[in-house]
Amino acid sequence: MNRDWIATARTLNEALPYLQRYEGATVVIKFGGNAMGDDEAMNSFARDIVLMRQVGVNPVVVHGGGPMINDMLKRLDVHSHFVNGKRVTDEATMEVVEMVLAGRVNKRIVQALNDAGGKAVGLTGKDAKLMICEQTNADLGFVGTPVEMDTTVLRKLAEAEIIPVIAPIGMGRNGETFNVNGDTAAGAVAAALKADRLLLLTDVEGVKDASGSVVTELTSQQIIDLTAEGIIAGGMIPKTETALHAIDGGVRAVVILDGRAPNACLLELYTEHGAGSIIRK
Ligand code: X2W
Repeated sequence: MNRDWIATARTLNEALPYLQRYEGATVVIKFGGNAMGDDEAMNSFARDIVLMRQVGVNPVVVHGGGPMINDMLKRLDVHSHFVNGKRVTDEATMEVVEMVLAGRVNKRIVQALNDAGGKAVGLTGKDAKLMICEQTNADLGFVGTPVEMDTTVLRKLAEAEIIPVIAPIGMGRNGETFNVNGDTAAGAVAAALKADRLLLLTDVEGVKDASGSVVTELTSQQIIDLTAEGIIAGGMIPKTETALHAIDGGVRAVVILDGRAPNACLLELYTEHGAGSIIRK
């Protein structure tokens, strides 16, 4: 017999305890613009998520799309810049952000999940008042911080075995539209659902120590210490801040992992090896 089939059967057999552990669990997956890659990577991601749904997990996808927003802003000749990892968002920029995230990026993911045999529905934070925001800071314009979450729609979709795909756009109390950092939005959704896992898919392998090797398990306190020592820095800071907030908000564990690695989500949930860095209280 072909050895690959034997290996596949063994893999499924070895996955049994993990399949049992995560049955009925809520797993929020942040799919960043940098992790999206080409159609093949997108389709592979979609198959992982549909497989999770198939084996009884309630996956909730929250996506980014920073690079896609940049491309469209360039084409439309609208200029924007970032301050501390957040895009300064005026009215014209907000229009483009909403168009790209809720339109192009959201539907591309929904389509990939549906093509993989799942049933996915695209939402923004405006839908069913999922994510109400307040302005983060006047200097950033229409950048929002989630302040009130209503997860009714997500619970209804989970009951119907439908996979929600959420674009990080929030609604203000006075009819404003807010641009929310994708990691922040994913953390807020995970905390509101008291998720079992928040997977932050990025383009780095995980949290690294002073020698540059990935730390596979960390506590919140270790994250605080590594940040104070300047070892956690730059683009990793918004991720680890999201992780700390999510854990404070009742998420059981947060995993920062490389979304470009094949089958990253399955590797994390269903193998002893795991992937990236797992952060717990
Ligand atoms: C982000 C939203 C998209 C995002 C932006 O405008 O780029 C803010 O910066 P990634 O791909 O996850 O980086 N919003 C406020 O977070 O995308």
